[in-house]
Amino acid sequence: MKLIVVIVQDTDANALVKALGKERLEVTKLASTGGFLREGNTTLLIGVEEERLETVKTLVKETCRSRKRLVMPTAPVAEQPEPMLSEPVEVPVGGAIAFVVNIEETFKV
Ligand code: 2BA
Repeated sequence: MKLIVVIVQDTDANALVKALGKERLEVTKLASTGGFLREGNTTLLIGVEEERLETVKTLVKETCRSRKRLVMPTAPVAEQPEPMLSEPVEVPVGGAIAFVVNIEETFKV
């Protein structure tokens, strides 16, 4: 069995949860925060038998897409040559990042 931890943008989370549900895949949805942008995103925990791993990967690829965010550089003012002229920079976010972990044992009570 595998545990797939998927971090997605909030915008894509509901579509992915719905698609997983249609395939009768079980999922837990957690509210999370990206360490770089410090904005909300969604972490999904999906436990599956190994033969269903490809289905999950396909659904993630179908429902999550990359977007660009404009952020202000955060270098301390003293380190900026022209602090008043600093421009926002474009940062790509997502579609999704997934970590696939082997599960040694699972039980429900
Ligand atoms: P954030 O940490 O808020 O990162 C948002 C986006 O900012 C990242 O998109 C990446 O394009 C950029 N970014 C992150 N750290 C950076 C840095 N030190 N310098 C320049 N740009 C940086 P994604 O890579 O698609 O990541 C989206 C979200 O997925 C991340 O939100 C984070 O919550 C999670 N994530 C990504 N890689 C991870 C990892 N290796 N471990 C744990 N969580 C991860």
